This record gives sequence, structure tokens and C-alpha cells, in this order.
Amino acid sequence: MEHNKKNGYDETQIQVLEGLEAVRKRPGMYIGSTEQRGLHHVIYEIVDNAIDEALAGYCDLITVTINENNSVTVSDNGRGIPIGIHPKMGISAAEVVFTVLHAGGKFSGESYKVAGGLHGVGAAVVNALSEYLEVEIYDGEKIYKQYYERGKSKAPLAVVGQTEKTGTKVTFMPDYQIFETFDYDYDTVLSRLREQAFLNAGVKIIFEDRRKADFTSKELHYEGGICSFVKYINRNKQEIHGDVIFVTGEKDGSMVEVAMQYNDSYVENIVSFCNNINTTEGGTHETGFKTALTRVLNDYARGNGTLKENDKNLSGEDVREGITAVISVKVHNPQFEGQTKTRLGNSEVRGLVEGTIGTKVQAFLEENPSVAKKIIEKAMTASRAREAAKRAREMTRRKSALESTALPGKLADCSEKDPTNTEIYIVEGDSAGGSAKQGRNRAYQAILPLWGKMLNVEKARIDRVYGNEKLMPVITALGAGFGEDFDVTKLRYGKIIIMADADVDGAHIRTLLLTFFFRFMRPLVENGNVYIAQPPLYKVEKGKMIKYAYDDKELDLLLEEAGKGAKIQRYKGLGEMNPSQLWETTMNPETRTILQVKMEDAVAADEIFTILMGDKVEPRREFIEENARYVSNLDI
Ligand code: TTJ
Repeated sequence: MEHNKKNGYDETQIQVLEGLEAVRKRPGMYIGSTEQRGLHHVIYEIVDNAIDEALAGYCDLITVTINENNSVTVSDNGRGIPIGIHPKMGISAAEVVFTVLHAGGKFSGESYKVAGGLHGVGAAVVNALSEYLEVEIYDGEKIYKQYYERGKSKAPLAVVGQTEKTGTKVTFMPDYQIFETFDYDYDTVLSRLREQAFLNAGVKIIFEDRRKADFTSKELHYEGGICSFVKYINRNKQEIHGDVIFVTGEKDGSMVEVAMQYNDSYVENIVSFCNNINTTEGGTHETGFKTALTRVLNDYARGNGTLKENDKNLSGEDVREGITAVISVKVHNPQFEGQTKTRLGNSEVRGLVEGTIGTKVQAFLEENPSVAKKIIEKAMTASRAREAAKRAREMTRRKSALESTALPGKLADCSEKDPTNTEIYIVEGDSAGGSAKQGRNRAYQAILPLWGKMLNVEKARIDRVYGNEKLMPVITALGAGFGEDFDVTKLRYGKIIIMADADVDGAHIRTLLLTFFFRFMRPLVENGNVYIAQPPLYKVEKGKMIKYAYDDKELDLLLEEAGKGAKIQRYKGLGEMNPSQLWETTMNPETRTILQVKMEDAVAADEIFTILMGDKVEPRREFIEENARYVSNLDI
């Protein structure tokens, strides 16, 4: 009652409504996008609130459910959002949480709660962007409930029953007036929840996807925290020392935890977090880690005589070859910088991490000489390989200087030079390459046919890329170098389109090229320059009508449309299409579909490549069996 009286024309309430209106007007400002990424973002926003309660030590179970109707339910067994009337606002604290922007951390007393950027925009933003939202709070005695539509409540929080439980349950339906899609990606949400389960050791997160009749339920629960995370990342790789190295440090209220383990690959995989937010652009914590690791390993190798007086120091890259590390820092006033606000800027963190690694990893090495020996040996081998690669690189440079940096002979270049307009089709097979050359628009489309034996870069060090007859033409055609020397500003084509047959061999060549781009030209993948051409699978012909189907569903539709007597041709390879068909179905920007390769999650991408290209057979077989249907749409 009082609620209504006080709120009718109350100024704070008007501000609240204006705030929510602003969110609905410019949702992108608050959740980044209104496409799938934003849809996922609203789930995470709500989950983060439950995680905060877990961090405060009052909750150990969180369930996240995507319901059949695409609404989402998140619940926890914490203390329940406070229900008391907020003295200034005259409404329940719970209502404040759901209607006032940036109210999130005020009640939780959570000192590491993050403000700013896209993070921590809170429950109010989700509420404003939901067609409806329902909250239930259990305080051990009563059940309280409140219902909102597009951020507005018709009635205050009310008692609706009795309970012995405590906790909070929120169900929300993302608003169709705001979001362009309701297609949550199960794997993306799962890996983000898993990440949170690793970062919050002991918390159990149950994830259920009820959109299918035979719905799945996953329990994510890791007592080992970020050590479990490292083991998880390395689970399909061969580790070179059994136990994960784990160190922690603390200074002036900031904390750091690092877990690391080497595997026998050549890949460096460092994943970092600040206040549980994935800092994909790195920052001071990563810099501190790298500096200290290089110094500690060099000191150790010098100290025990593995590095002789005349030997050069091990480089940063040498000591990180094959490392998997998770760095997690907690900071009071995090500064997030960079394009996506995911680079940590706090300068004091560098010193904290450097100091912690410096003393604790050094101590570890001294106490575990056999592990130390394996790590140092690995870095020494890396160093020798790097020297060999350098010599090879210098040779290629010298050679290409003689050959006046010629473009590859088989490249059919386009006439335009401005990379914002140009594309290159990398085509497997000479006959398809021929059709593509004839069918293309030569003004802005270049064609590079591939030949020769492909190198599995997952199993090879960088030195073997030099001189590889299949990869070198790709490198010279793109013009931007690779590995350490890669310079995206020199790229000669804005779109790099891989065109291969829709069969097993085609899938293989696609994966190999993607692996190469991912490992040696990663900015290409990060910037979204890489695409996969989608040639049709069928041609349906009846009388004068010719149409193409890109999957079986489309084929069924076309056949229905065409009626009896339609002729179907199944394309086994690109080579079966003549140049004009290839142009029309696969290359003409007006009519083609091309899949952009995206990198949502570097850990997941790394995992896919490790599985597909690495040494362990069993996980590869499992992956292919599980994903057989989706392999043609591989989104890393
Ligand atoms: C705040 O301090 C007093 C006791 O409760 C604390 C609190 O806010 N706990 C809390 C909030 N637990 N769970 C939530 C929560 C859970 C979900 C799913 C959604 C939201 C917005 C909050």
C-alpha cells in the first residue's frame, strides 16, 4: 500500500522509469548487441548476481535453465535478495535491484564487484529488456514474488506462500521487441558457465536446456578451481609434468592466483581473468606473468648450469612453448581498457603478479627439480628450434629479395588493390581453381588454387612452415607475413574465403587452413577476415527452372515446389559446376552465402583444434561422432 502512495509521482521513481527507457532505446550501450551475443549477455548478467552470493560464501548451488519457450530461469540457494523497504526509495530492496541502474553491488557488500564497461550493468538492464520477468525470494519462512513487464511492476513484492528454503529465483523472457534472435547457443553458454564454475571453486552450477524433448542437464562443479581449469584445457593434450603448478599472492587488497602446466605441444595458451571477467586482450597481469616466468626460468637454468656462460638467454616465447596457464586476479578498482574493454590496465597488478611468480615459482622449481628439468629442457628445445626458424626466415627473406617478392605463380590476382574491397578465394583442386578463375569478377576477386601436401601445423613448429609448398603461396599472396612477423595492415585482401568440396577431404583441408590461420595469423580470425564458402549440395532442374539447395532441408522444399519429374543432381565436388554456376551459387556476393569464422571463445577454439589436429585419437573420434552433423558449419 505504502509502496503505491509513495511511488506515484515520486521523483526517484520517474528517474527510474527514464533510466529503464534509456536502456530500451539504446540496448546496445548496455549489453553490446541485440543479437545472439547480447542474448547470452543477459543470462550472464543474472547469473553473475548468484555468483556474487556464492563468492560472499552464502550459496553453493546455482541452476540455469533455458526453458522450452526460450525464457531463462536462474536460481540460487543463497540468502535471498533483501526484501526490506529501502529507506530513500520507499520500495523493497529487491525492486531497487531490478529497477535502478547500477544498483547491483550496493547490497551485496561484494568488494570486487565491477562497475563500468559492459560489465555489471545488472539485473535492472535485464529487466528493462525482458518482455516479462518474475522474481521469487525465499527467506526461510516466506515466499515473496514480484512480476514485471518491460521493467515495470504493477504491484509491489508480495508474500505468496511459505517455505523453509532460502534463495532467489528469477525467470525472464528476453523481449522480442528488442532482440533479433532467441537462438541461444548451448555450447557458448555452457563454456561460459563452466568457466565460472572453475573460477569459483566449489560452486555447483547446473545447466539445463529444455528446448528439446530429450533435454540435457550438465553439472559443473570443480573443487580444484583454476587448477581444474588448467587440467581441463590440457585434457586432450599430453602433459609433461603430472601436477599443475599453483601459486597465489596478495598485496594491498589485490589478489592473484596462477595455475600452470606444460604440455608437449608448441602452443602457448594463457587465459586471464580480472574479477572473474575474461580479459581476452590481456593486460598488466599477463605482462607481469610473462616477464617473471622468463626471468625465473633463465635464472634457474643459469644457476644449475644448463645455460652455459656463452649461451643466449631463453626468450619469452621459448619458456611459454606448450604452456597452459590460467591467471586470475581480484582487484578493487579494475581499469578495463582496449577495444572490447577486456585489457586490464591497473599498473600495480603487474608488480603483484611479477613478484608472486618470481618468488613462488622459483621456490617450486627448487623443491621439484625433476619437474624443473623437464620444463627447462622443453624451453631449450624451443630455443634451438627458434634459432633454426630464424635462419630459415632469413634465407627466405634473402631468397625473396632476389626473386623480387614475386606473388605465387598460380595466383590469379584481381585488378583492384584496396583491401577493403578485395577478396581471395583459396581453392582446393586445380579443376575447381580453373572454374573459379573463369567465373570470378576479376576486378576484386583473386583466386589461389592450392596444391601439394598440406602441413599439419598443429604438430609442427613454425620452422617447418617455411618452404612448405602449400602454405608459402598462401602467405605470399596474403602479403602480411606470419607468426611473429604477421602484420595485418599489409593484408592484400579484406576477405579470405576458403572454398573446398563439401566432403571429408574438403573438411580436412578447411580445418588445416583454419588451424594455420588460428595458430600463425590469429588477428585474421579475431578480426573476422576469414570465411568459408558454401557451395550448394544439390541442383534441382525442371524444364527451364534451375535451383540450388545448400542442405537437405532446402532440397526437400525445392522438390515440393517443383513437383513430379524434377531432376536432382548431387554435387560431389566443386569441379562439377561450370564457371557460371560456380559464380552464381558460391561466388557472387549478391547470391552466395559465406560463413564468417568467428572466435567467440579462445579456449573453445583451441580445444577444437587440439582435438582435430593433435595426437590423441580417441577425443578426435568422439568429437567427430558428436559433431558429425555440424562439421560443415564449424564455428570456432
Ligand atoms: C545481499 O545482502 C543480503 C543478503 O542477500 C544478498 C543478495 O543480494 N543475495 C542474492 C542476490 N542472492 N542471489 C541474488 C540474486 C540471484 C539471482 C538469480 C538474480 C539476482 C538479480 C540476484
